[in-house]
Amino acid sequence: MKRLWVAFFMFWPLLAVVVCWFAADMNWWLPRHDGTIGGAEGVTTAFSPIGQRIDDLFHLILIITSVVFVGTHIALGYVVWGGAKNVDEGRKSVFTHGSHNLEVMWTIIPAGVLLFIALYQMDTWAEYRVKSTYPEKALRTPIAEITARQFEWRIRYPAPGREFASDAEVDQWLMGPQPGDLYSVNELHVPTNRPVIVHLRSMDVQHSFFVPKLRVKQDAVPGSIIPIKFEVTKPGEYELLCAELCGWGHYKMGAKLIGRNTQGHAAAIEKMRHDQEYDGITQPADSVVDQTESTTRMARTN
Ligand SMILES: [Cu+2]
Repeated sequence: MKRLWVAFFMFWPLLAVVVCWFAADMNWWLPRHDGTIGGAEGVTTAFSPIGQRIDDLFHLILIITSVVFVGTHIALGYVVWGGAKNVDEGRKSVFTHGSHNLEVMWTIIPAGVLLFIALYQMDTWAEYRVKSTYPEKALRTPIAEITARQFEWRIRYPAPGREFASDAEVDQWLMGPQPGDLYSVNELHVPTNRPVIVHLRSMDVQHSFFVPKLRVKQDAVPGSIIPIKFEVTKPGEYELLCAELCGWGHYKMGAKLIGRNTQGHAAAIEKMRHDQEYDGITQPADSVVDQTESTTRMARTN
């Protein structure tokens, strides 16, 4: 009878392993892209190079923890099964007060594994988070400043084509709105296939900028302006979420990150400039399409 209970308790870790095994195929896992991205082949790839490296680290840790999990459960099952068998057959189990050698071993091995992971992930971490590793060109052409607030993302872009001469000039731009800046809400436009930098801040409480498919996540902390570097390798629309419970309307902070190739991005920014400068009456003279539209409008009013 005791052995039946052992089998019952051993069934659950077994189920956990089986569920994890199928999770990726069932799409219960990290959002993924099937195919080739940035030269890297794979079936569970993120939509950004740094995302791919984060996935690789994630899988490495998953393999280590899986081996430990399965190993400890087999050991546990073996010991408990043996004990249950003894009880069922009327024999006395062996009691022990522990083993010093074993304790030393299972302290040193996990410490070694943790040290290995800590060293192994350093390059990825530096590339992702350490500002001094960011490309100079990307630092001088920040894509946008993103201000999280309850409950939306307010986005400010520098004037189209603007390149900053120094870090100090970027800091100056981050101090407040400047002539020629463009604005959008809940829609972040970025060019693809090059590293981009956005500056994140919060107007009220703590929020978290999260683009699951790119594996980009950064807290927006009141009082800080935090640069985020990432690269989108495939044009398209990506879900942008707030990953920090920030108040009653937290659920409303779903937005879009739209990646386009260089020309497409320039056109989107140009359209934004046009829309923003349109005062409801005059049309900027430089757009043929708009002139046609305004002629039509005039013809209608006549
Ligand atoms: Cu939020």
